[in-house]
Amino acid sequence: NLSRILKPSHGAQELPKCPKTSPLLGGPFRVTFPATLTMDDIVKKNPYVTEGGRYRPPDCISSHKTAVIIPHRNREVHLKYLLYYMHPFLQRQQLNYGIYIIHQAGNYTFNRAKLLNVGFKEAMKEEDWDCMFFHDVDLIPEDDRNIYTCDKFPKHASIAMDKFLYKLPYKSYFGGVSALTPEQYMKMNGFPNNYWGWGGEDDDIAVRVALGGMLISRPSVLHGRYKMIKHGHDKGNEQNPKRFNLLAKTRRTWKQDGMNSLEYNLLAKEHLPLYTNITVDIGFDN
Ligand code: BGN
Repeated sequence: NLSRILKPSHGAQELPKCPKTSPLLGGPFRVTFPATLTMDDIVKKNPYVTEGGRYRPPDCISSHKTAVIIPHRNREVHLKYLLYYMHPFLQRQQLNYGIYIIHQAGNYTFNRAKLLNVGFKEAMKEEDWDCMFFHDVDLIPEDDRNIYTCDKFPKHASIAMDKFLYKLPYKSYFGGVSALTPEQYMKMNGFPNNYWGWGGEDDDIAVRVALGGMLISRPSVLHGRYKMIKHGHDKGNEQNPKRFNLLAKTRRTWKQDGMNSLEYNLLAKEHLPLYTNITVDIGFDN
């Protein structure tokens, strides 16, 4: 039957819109760390994930495009577990998504916030994402009703971490996992580039949210639950002794330091099966 053969195949444009609430959500799930898990196992469990760690629901059109940005160095085991949970989690939420790992090259002191700036910039070059999830590599969400989309205000998602007994360690805490639209992000000139080492950069980001004239949005405390993968001290991420001084100056520096002053050398960008791997030279403190 020739007419049937010549008929155009069912393209994406004929799919229905995804429902407002995904029917695939299962609520809370138990997070464990299977010792024998390999990256290959994760690839096999996620047949619809395409190169670079991209996904779109096969049976409906999602109205959300979320990029997950993960700063990283020498935490391959954490990354494996995060990917193991993150891919099915985002798929159950019926999102279009991409996962980006931003790898700091070299051994100079780690700079989480600058890596997040790089991730934002590089991810936006590839795709018109409408929401960026800035995500620590060692935090695994425990409830898929913690939806990875953006809100009216910058969202702090990791509000109930096991490490802090499932409550905020302090009221303005903004660390771990947060989500901003590109507009919200640009309103606060992105994140600071000058926090080298552990601590304070997340508090700086919270101050920037306020300076940008915004409030903080949060998921329900029942949903914003995370398990932190236990780990020892990272070499090259010592507590930053300058963090108190830097934080005291944010109000005066945020317009000069941030997205508009971001400089780095992109060393590599690889589209791997489960994520886009961005290796970057971000320089050093001076
Ligand atoms: C805070 C750190 C945060 C960290 C949380 C939770 C500072 C700045 C002090 C002025 N802030 O104390 O960066 O995420 O603890 O561990 O160190």
